[in-house]
Amino acid sequence: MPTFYLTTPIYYVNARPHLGHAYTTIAADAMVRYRRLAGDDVRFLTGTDEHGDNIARAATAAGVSPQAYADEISATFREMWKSLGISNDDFIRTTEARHKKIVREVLQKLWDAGEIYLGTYGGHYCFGCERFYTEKEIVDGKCPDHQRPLEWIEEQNYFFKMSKYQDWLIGYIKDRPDLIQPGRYRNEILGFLRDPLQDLSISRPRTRLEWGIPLPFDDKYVTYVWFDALINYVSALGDLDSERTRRYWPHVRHMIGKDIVKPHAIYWPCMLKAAGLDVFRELRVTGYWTIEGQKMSKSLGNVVEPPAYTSKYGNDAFRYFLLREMVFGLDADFSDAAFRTRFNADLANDLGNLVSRVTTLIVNLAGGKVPAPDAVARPDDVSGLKAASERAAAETDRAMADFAFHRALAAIWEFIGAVNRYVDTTQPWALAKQPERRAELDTVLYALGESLRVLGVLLVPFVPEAATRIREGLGQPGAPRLSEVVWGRLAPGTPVAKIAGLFPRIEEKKEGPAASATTAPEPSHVSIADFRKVDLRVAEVIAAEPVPKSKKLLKLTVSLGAEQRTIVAGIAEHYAPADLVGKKVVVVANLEPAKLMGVESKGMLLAGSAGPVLGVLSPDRELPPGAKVS
Ligand code: ME8
Repeated sequence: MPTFYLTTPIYYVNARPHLGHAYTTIAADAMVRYRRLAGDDVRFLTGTDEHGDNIARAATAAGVSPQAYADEISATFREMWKSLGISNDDFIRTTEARHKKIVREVLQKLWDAGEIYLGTYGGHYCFGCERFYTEKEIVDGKCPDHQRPLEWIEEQNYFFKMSKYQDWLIGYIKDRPDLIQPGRYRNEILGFLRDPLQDLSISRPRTRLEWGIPLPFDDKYVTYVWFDALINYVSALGDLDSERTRRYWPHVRHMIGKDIVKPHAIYWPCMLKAAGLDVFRELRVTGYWTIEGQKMSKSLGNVVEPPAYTSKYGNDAFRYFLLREMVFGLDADFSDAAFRTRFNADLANDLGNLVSRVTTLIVNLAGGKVPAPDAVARPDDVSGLKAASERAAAETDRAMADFAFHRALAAIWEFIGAVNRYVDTTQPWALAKQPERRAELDTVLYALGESLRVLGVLLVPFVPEAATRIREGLGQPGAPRLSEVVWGRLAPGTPVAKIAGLFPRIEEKKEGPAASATTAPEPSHVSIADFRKVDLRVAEVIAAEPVPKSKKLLKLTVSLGAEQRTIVAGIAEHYAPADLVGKKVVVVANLEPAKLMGVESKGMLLAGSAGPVLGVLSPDRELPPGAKVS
């Protein structure tokens, strides 16, 4: 039996669980559900990362102890995963005794082996990232992540001799093309390893930071948060020589977001090598979600928390959207409109309707029992469905080996499409009106029931609740198995119940911002002639900078083809200047010039907004600056 041990990042307890955390955890959950379905010996770990400056500071700000703070947010994560139906076998917290014990054991082992020494370090430190930045990584004197100035810190610290593993690590990665996937992250790491690798500072003086695991060989220091956190993957299994560690550790795979590739692909293998532990089997890196084209951030107020969707549309719908919409490894965009479109098209129409149609047909036309197929009636179209189901199963298997959830779902939906077309072409309700065609009808209904049974297994990793309802409606007890995806296993005579309302269609919003337009006074009409007086043009942003002393305004230099001009736009809270440069936008070109905070603006930039979200209008095809908009 193959063994499969999968981990998610352990999330910091300084923010509540959001879409990004949920995606990684859901994708990992879909993967382990698939491996369990295939019969593997599976272990699935998630948890929370609770030490370090950030958490200590957040706790102080909240007026509670770091432990109380961590307890509360960690519980929020645990409950969120429970409510989303995540099937983790364990949940590790870095403040647990079982974790601290292993961290201290690993540190002691490395210390005894001479892998750690005391040295002095001076560097540019970002308190947000809790790490030092190299000169090369610093952008305009600031942390590229937090856009905050870095602070120069000099202190005595313990160092792990990471530099000595550089050549080994390069060789290890080069020998294993699949170790870090997708390949571009592997290339990025190999690129980084072309420069000399520094030793890793693995301690923080307690004078600066109390909230960490004390070093076993010098309790004036606590362990650096990454050194502490990475060890969770092994500490959760128990003692280093425990039965469980021996069983699962050699098979460990990590799923992480693209923000934390470096600690996982560089520090972690070196730490493992030095500690005499196997290096992970693979590192699977996911892309990042943006929200309606923008970075998800507290300051923009656009952070999506799962209950906003799951409470209305169910866990399966949210899961399906995330897994289907993101090409694993690349970035993707989340929007309410895209969610609704996929929900209605794929879940309500394609899957929900099919399940309701087929079960209703079997209940109404065959007395609620799966009829026996007739060996000679309609052999061609039945073998067509059989082949379609086999294609879906085979492609799902290939896709899941690549962590390509979107491809697996596309393959399953091809099959759903084939079954829907089969209902349309065979018209069982018409066959039922012709008693002499009973054998044909039975054969068609059997094929439809069998198709649903197959779906009730193939869908388990992706929409587990719907899959359970399908199997229950088709009288399929017991744990589903991929080995049952063999055409013809459905026993004639199996009772079938109608399954309705699996994914009720989302009707167009009647409440919310759209409705306010109907209750607000109707704007008076504008004649076409009047509208034509407004000169709308495509413009290209050449330069963008903040307007001094203004929180909201950006000064844009735009090109209208023949001329350049300055436009002041109130979008500074929504766009970083660098994000706008090179962007095509739409402007009102003949607006009376106006002075805003001392800067003359010649024209107006068009943008749409809904609540806290604001988006600048952009043509969706290549149009030259100056092109007329009408
Ligand atoms: O980095 N899109 O924890 P963290 C997709 N504690 N995924 C996202 C995302 C987004 N917009 N935002 C966050 C840490 N994520 C460390 C990890 S592991 C030993 C220690 C996901 O709470 C993604 O998986 O900042 C990312 O890697 C993770 O959340 C970071 O979570």
